Amino acid sequence: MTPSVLSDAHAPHSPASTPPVPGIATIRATDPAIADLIVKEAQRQENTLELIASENHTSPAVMAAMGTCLTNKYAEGYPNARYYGGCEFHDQVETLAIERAKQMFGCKFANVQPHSGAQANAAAFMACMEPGSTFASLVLKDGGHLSHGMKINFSGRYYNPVHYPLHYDVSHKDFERIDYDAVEKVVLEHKPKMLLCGYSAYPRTIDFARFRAIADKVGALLMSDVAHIAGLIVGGAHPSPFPHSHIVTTTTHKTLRGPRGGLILTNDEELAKKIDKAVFPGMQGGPLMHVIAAKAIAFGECLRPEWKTYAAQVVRNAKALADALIKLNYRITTGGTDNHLMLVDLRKRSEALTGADASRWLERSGIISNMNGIPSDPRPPKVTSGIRLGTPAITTRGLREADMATVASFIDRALSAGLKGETEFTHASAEIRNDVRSLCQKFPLPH
Ligand code: DSN
Repeated sequence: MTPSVLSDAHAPHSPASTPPVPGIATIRATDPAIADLIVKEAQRQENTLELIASENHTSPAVMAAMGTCLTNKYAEGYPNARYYGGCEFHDQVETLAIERAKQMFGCKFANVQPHSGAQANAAAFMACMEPGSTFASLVLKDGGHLSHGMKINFSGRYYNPVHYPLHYDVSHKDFERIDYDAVEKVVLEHKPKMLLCGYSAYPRTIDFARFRAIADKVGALLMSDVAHIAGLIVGGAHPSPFPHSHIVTTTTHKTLRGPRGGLILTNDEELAKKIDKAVFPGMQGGPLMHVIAAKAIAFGECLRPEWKTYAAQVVRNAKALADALIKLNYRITTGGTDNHLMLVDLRKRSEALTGADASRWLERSGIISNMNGIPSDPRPPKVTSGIRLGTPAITTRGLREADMATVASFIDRALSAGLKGETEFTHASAEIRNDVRSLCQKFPLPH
């Protein structure tokens, strides 16, 4: 049986590929309902183009490690300093992960236990600030992250965020890029304990040295949340946050292509001790040792010479996709990209086009993205005038620059059809989905 990948009533011309799912027979024997859903999700991933900038496809080894007996163990504490017996092999796993993390970023200390990027950030805050302390960051709607001071997040409830701006003046040469002079002004005025850089929806290179120089003017700690660009940094496709940053946080599942999780790095021994205490027992209990093993495997993959090729290709693909969309009359914020992502301002294509409609129409056409506000977006976050697109996942499956014009044409066909109304769209999206599947079949996921 081949369950359908997408629920659209209009059947595609070509059948979905059914990828192998290791361990599925074992799961099915215990729980056929969950087994069916896992197979459907495997098919969805195999037969659609993943353009969400924060997602990727891990290697089979990374995935396999998460399904091992390491999940059975409590290992509260750190290597050779645990609160539970039986941690001999867990100590070795975590030590390997730590050593590889340090090697990847060329730094002295790493904590591999955060369960997520948001928890890594929470631990970094706990290590460096008292509740109520002021920190400076970019606001979420301009490309920041919810854990960088959103009012309903811990970071905005228990600390005092002040935000620095982008250049909002369309005539400025750095329109929609960070306004470093304004960062300095905000920092001098508010004297924050920490200055944060690193973003979720910012397509340009970050000047870490400039941020550090600004932080130093008031004795602030510079924290760089490189979750989005970590894999590019490791592959030499984006400048490193070291030696400029006091503290670096990241997720491990985006451009690093590892399991879902977080990571904290520093060169400062005193800070490293505070970070360890903040992660455990400050924020978390038992580490997810099966995930830490998967992190170690992913870090090992990032340390291979071919990682540089991957990182460079992610950026080349993003530039090619942005160029192709510009040719099709879409506006890309800042005029393009230096990294793995771009923000598409849909209003140039049609004033009526919203991010919510666009991402829905794309999904029905087999292209997965997310709606995203653009700087100064007049529309609310659940509507938006933009979509965010990224190339890490499609680069993992082997697409190259020459394929980006094809991807852009799929996007344009879907959005153009959507603007014409449901009848036209239903017909067009079935054809696009079929074309997307054919492309995906040429570039199977790593199995
Ligand atoms: N949710 C992530 C993203 O999509 O960028 C950030 O944590």
